[in-house]
Amino acid sequence: MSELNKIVMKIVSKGKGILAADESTGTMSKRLDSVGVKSTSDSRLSFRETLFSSEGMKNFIGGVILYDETIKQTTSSGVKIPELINKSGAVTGIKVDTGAKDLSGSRSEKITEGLDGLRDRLKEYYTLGARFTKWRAVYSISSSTPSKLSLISNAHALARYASLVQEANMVPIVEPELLMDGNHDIKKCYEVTAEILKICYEQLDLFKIDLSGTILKPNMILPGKDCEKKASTEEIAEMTVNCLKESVPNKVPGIAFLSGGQSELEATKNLNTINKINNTNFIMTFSYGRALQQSALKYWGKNQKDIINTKKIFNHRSKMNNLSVKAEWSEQKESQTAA
Ligand code: 5MM
Repeated sequence: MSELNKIVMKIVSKGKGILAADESTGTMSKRLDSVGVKSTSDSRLSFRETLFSSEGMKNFIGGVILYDETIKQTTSSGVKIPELINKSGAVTGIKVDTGAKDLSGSRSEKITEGLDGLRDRLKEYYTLGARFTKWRAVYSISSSTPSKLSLISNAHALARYASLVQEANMVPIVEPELLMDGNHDIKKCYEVTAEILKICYEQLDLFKIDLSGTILKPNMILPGKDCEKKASTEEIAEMTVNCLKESVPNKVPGIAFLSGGQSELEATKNLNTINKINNTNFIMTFSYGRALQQSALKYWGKNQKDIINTKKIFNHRSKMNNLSVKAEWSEQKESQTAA
């Protein structure tokens, strides 16, 4: 087992998943605004340290993805954030892309930036305690997208990123996200996701990436948000498992889904059904941002002093997703534990 594979397994084994807390300041400010809290570096830290110091971290969270600001912060009791995360048994991760910018040569698509100076930034993040990283490419479906230009250029950037990260002895999370926006049906999402993944793995192969030391963070196969024909959880699970089986090389040990705008319950339920029928060798877990944090944030927005109950809400969500990874979640357990 390589060192990188050991890190992967520490993150995704035992039903554990990833807490994506890597919202850039702009996104985090929108999230805080939505619950009536002014976004400052202190308020961002305060909510995040509440989550990172909760009980749920120990049993259910194998890794936390941080943003540049957070990895350099220290808690109110003087503990460095990576230390706090490591103390709970989870691995510290860091988002290293600098965001999706307009793709020159395309009218509406994005290219993820952040390769310039990345080798040096990785050294710094390693020293700060990071052992895995994340880079997110975004694609959308319309009559003319995703274009070949977007498919190839984003995959190429993901592979260059992954190569630099492995060179720095860290695990790259490869996140090609096909957005849910649009009225396309589930079949279209399947076809486009398969194509995105195929091109990503061609580029990763070109750069000789050690796939056993990577984690894939894909979207589930879902109909577009505005599609009239809704899909059942069984249909979503079956198409997701089939698509990944067909498009992802066997050497990839772990797949950690993004929630992508699904509600907390949908994301949990779909992951549970996926794991009920998972007939692959991939560990299928979660790397949720909104689907792990939404309820806790909403409560904390109104009750900032009530750390205990904010933590309880986060613990519950983490536990429900841990049950889903083990295909043991049920609506009954959801309501019993919540009560
Ligand atoms: C947590 O949000 C991450 C990105 O934030 P920015 O847009 O501010 O950079 C995002 O990459 C996230 O990690 C993934 O999309 C998964 O989050 P969701 O909420 O879709 O599970």
